Order: sequence, then structure tokens, then C-alpha cells
Amino acid sequence: MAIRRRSTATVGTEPGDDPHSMGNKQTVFTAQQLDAYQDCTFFTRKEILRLFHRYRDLAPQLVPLDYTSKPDVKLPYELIGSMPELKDNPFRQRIAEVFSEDGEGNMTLDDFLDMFSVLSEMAPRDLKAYYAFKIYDFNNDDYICKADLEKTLNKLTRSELTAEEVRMVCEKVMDEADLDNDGRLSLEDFQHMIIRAPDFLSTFHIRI
Ligand SMILES: [Ca+2]
Ligand SMILES: [Ca+2]
Repeated sequence: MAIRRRSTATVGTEPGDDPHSMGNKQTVFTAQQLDAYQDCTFFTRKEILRLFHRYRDLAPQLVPLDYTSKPDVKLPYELIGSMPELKDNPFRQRIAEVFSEDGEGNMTLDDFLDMFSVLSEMAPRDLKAYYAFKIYDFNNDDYICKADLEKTLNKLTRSELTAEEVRMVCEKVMDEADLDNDGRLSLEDFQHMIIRAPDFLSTFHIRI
């Protein structure tokens, strides 16, 4: 399967690049919608449809089977966070917040596909790192400060470290990763760091 760079283009406006026919039992999306979803994710048509049904199964009474008229549907975080792929992930709420358009973890189908695309094994490390940075930036100020990093370490280690241990690891990470010495990690600092500390991406791989 061809790996596509995830584009930020608005779904529904990108022409497709896959001339294959759609098969005959697909009525959920228009051909253009499926093309757009393919362009914006790392998924095949089949995977997109499978994920649509996963989404729908969370709340069949809310999600129509026909998406051709782009229904205005959002599923509450409680349903998303309870999925087997997420329910044991210590960052599930942050992940949902970062990928949801409303910032509160309530997800449209587009948000949902975006999230699973970035978490999938097909997504390149750089893209995962970009989103991991956003997820670890708990106060959304575009930097990972000491407090963000402590929260992150607590979650990554599932609170198995003492406060003192967390403080020490945090200082060590800052020491090594804060290349411009401003006491916080920019995206650039973070990208350098994860080359040496890939554990920071370990919770961002999901097999669907
Ligand atoms: Ca921050
Ligand atoms: Ca810095």
C-alpha cells in the first residue's frame, strides 16, 4: 500500500488518485468522500469503511448509515475512550482532546479517522512525534515545560515512580533535550529527544 503523507486539506475537496472502482455494496460515502479520506489518512478504502463501522457501532442510534450528506454527528468522549484500543492507554483522554475539533474529546467521524491514522503503524515517526508533542503539552502553550513533562512521565510509567524519581528523570530529560536552554522543550527539542528516547512514542502505536 502506498504511504501517503497526511495532508491537512479539507475532507471532500481533494481529487482522488486511485482510479479503482469502488465495488458495488458501498453506499456509506460518495466516491469523492472516500478519495478524500484516502488522501488524508494512511488507510485503504476497506479500512476506512471498517473504521466507519467501528465508529457507528459505538452509537448506532446517533450515527446514520448514509454519510453522503455529511451529517453533523459527534460521539462523546466517554464512548471513544472506552474502545479496546484506547481504554488502557494512560493518554486516552489527551489523545481524544488533541484529535477532536472541539478540543474536548468529542469526535466527528473525521476526527476519529484522523486519530486512528496517526496512531496506526503506517504513520511515520515524525508525524507521531508531532502529535505526541501536542498530547504531552497539557496546557496547550506549544511547549513542554517541567510540569507537562512530570505529568507525562507519571502517565508513561503508570505512576510507578516516586515523586523524587520523576523529578530526577524530568531534570535529566530537560538537561539533555533542552537544546536552546530556555527551560522548556519546543517541538524541535522534542523531535531531537525522541530519536534517543523512543519510549516517548510507545503509547502511540495502535493496531486496528
Ligand atoms: Ca505546555
Ligand atoms: Ca528549549
